[in-house]
This record gives sequence, structure tokens and C-alpha cells, in this order.
Amino acid sequence: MAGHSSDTITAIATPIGEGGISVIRVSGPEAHAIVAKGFVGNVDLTKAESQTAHFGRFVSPDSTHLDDVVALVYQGPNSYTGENTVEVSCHGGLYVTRRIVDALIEYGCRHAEPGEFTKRAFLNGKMDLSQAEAVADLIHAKSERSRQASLQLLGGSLSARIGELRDGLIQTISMLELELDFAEDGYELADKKSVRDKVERAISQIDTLLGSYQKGRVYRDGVKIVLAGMPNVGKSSLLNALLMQDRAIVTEVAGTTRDTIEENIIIDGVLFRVVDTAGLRETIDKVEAEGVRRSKDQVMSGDVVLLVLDGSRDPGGEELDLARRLVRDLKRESAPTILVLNKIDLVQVQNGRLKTLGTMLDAPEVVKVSALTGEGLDSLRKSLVNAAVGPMVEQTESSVTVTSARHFDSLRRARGRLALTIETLNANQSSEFLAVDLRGALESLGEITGVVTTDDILNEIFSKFCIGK
Ligand SMILES: Nc1nc2c(ncn2[C@@H]2O[C@H](COP(=O)(O)OP(=O)(O)OP(=O)(O)O)[C@@H](O)[C@H]2O)c(=O)[nH]1
Ligand SMILES: [Mg+2]
Repeated sequence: MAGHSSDTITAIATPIGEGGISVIRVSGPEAHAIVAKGFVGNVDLTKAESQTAHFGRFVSPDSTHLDDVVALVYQGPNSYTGENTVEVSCHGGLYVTRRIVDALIEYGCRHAEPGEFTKRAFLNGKMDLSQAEAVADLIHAKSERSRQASLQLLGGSLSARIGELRDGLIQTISMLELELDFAEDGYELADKKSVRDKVERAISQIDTLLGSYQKGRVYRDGVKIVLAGMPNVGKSSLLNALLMQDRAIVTEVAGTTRDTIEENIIIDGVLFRVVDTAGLRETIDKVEAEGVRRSKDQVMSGDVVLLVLDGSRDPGGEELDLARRLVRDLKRESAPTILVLNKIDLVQVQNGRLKTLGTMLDAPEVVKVSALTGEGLDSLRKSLVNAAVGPMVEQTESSVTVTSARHFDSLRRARGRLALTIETLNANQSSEFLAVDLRGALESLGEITGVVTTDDILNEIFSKFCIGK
């Protein structure tokens, strides 16, 4: 038996609802004994070998036959949590499943908290903290890129990189501390030039990791795209065209869209949350005015904004003003803006005119499309991916993507401490100060994998899990 926990926990591990089967997980020192109390079959579960499956009946404490089940027995530490575990598969009805869980509670389990199985896996050394977080990410993954990134994290690629960084720092620190012990003898064991080299190398490695976060965040959470512009330019038509579905109402009436509409699409494995908004204009209509107010909020919170213009006519002064203002405000928020000239099926749009418009509005990118015929949508999709994650580069084995705000934050703090170390070196101060800053960096890095951790960090992480994981 392995494991730190003294109590045995249970939860339904499959989604709540009706399905072919449901799985109930039981983990803890008494897992085998507790399930055995309700299990009637050919074997004594407390004596069953690890990783074996057993068919039997499951009965409640008052001897009611609740269901026929399969009990999958794991002997700790050879289980997900590292503890004794039984997974009970029963028929997938919510009522039956709950009855079995109730019985297990009466037999001596307690209800598991969200993420508690994975928390135990972490506490029992089955995985480090970043890997435990990857489990939640993988469960929540909605696109191919986020699946890949979570799987990479789960595989321990970030852990390995952090481990190397930490090992390097530990070496340097021990050299410095050794030197402090011999200080009165005037020995200089730690060659300051080599300390500097090492710290600088660590900083540059951390910078690479930090630099991957913009992409990583997008892989994990998706990108918010906001369609904005004057009424009737074809924003809703464009949403429908990108979705390939008749989602938003489209009419020739200016001011059709009132409420914002949000839909998910996946392009090139990246998740985009596309938001269609009410056309921006001054209006006395109360409902529409509220729509316009919401549009403005949406625009300012977009990761990428598609500023849509009607390409079949020259934009009026009001429209140009609005567009110019939008581009300027968005630049301040550093959200990329793509100028989309729609309805190009109606007129020939010369490239020269496109350029002029781009320059006039100070928008770096102009794409011409027709929401009606679908012309230009492919290049719009390319521009979207490009704006969101930059030019596509093949993921190589060695590239590690940071996807979590928590990891990013720890890396940034580690980098800060290392930068202080360089300052201390520049100021020619004593090794004592160097060691303190290096230790600080070491600690920040340790938070990522959980070598250094607090209850607050753990609670924060595992509370985001679903129950049963
Ligand atoms: N010819 C042509 N007509 C289009 C195109 N895109 C949209 N339209 C027409 O333009 C009109 C307005 O389209 P919508 O998609 O409702 O425009 P909107 O920007 O969402 O308008 P509001 O919701 O009022 O802000 C409709 O009659 C569409 O059929 C296009 O690419 N070509
Ligand atoms: Mg609309």
C-alpha cells in the first residue's frame, strides 16, 4: 500500500446523465475492503490481484440488489492515484449510479472533492503539478492544438525543462554557498564569469518559454474574434459564412443584429470564438443603442477584431471616422485589427484602392471577401490564424509551449530574480546576495512542478477540476 491519505474517497467518474455504462471510482487504503462489502461475486476483492476485472452483483447495506457490475481492482501504487483503487462499472443510469455511490458511502467512503483523485496522484508522486494541471486541460480541450499542448504538458516536457533549469541553479548556488563557508580564508571558488554565463543562459531559456505563452494561451483558451463595423456591411453574413451555417439573422435592414452572438469555430486546429455584434452607429432606438453599447464592449475585449466595410461602395465620412477611431483604440490595446472589405462580388475592387484604404485607416492588413459567394474566405481564415498564433511553424519534439497563466507567472518571477542576480554581479557585491536571489528563482521555478508548493496553490488548482477526476 502506498499513499498519504487515511480516508477512502468515491465519486462518479463518467459524465452525469444516461449512457451505456457509468464508472464509479473508489480510492484510498480501504478501497478494496469497502467495495467488497457490497460486491457479491466469485472472488474476494480484498485478495484480488492488481489490474484484474471481476463480474458480480452489487448490493446495498439492506441487501437490495442494485445492479450487476464489473469491479476493476488496482493495487497501490500501481493505480492512477497511487493508492488502492477500485473502478466499479455499472449500467449508465443516473439513478442506479447514485444508489451505488450512496451504498459506498454507507460502507465507509466519503464523497471526493473536485480533482481529489488527481491531487492524490500528485501527492503520491505519480505526477508533478504541471502534469496534474495538464489532466484538467486535456479534459477541457476543445481543439486539436489544445489537445496537443496538454498532452505535451502531461508527457512532462515542461517539467523536464524546468528540472534542467533548477539543476543548473542548484549547482551554482552550492558553489556560491561553499565559497561563503570558506570566506574568511579568501577563497574564490565560484568563478564570477561562469556564474554570469550560467545565469544569462538560464534567463535566455526562460525567455524562450515566456515567449511561447502567447501561442500557448491561444492554444488552450482559443481566440476571441469580434466582427465590428457599421450596420448592413455584412458582419452577420460573414459569421454565417465562416460557420457554414445559417446562425445569425441577415436582412437588408440596417440594424438587424441587436444582441451579440458568439459561436465557436476551429480553423487549423485553433479554436476561435467569433462574436457578431450590432452595427455601430448613433441611434435613438433604445434596444439598438444598448446593442451598440455591447458591441463597443466586445470590440475592446477582442483578441483580434475584424473591421468590416462594405466594399461595394465608398465609405462615408462617418464610417471612416469610426473606423479610424476603432483602429487607433485597438492599437492601444494591442489587439490586431484586420480590415475586411465585404461584398466584392458586386464590384471589382482594385488592389490599389485596397492599399489606399489600408493606409488611410492605418490598418496593416486588408482582406477582400464576399460573404455571399465565399470568395476570399480562405485567405481571411489564414489571416485569422496568422493574427492569433503567428505564422504556422511545425511543432518540433523539443519545443515546449507554456499554456498556463500560473506557469507564465512563476517563470516571470524567476526571471526577475535572475535579472537581479546580474545586477548584483554588475555591482560586484558579495556572493551572499547572489545566493539569495538564485534561491528565489529556484523557488519560483519549483512552484511550476510543485517541488515548492502551498495549500493555497493546490486548492486553487484542484478546485478547477471536475468531481471524479
Ligand atoms: N452582394 C452581397 N451582399 C451581401 C454580402 N454580405 C452581406 N450582404 C447583404 O447585405 C445585407 C446586410 O447583411 P448583414 O449580414 O445583415 O449585415 P450586418 O453587418 O450584420 O448588419 P447589422 O446587423 O444591421 O449591423 C443583407 O441584405 C445581405 O444579404 C456579400 O458578400 N455580397
Ligand atoms: Mg448583423
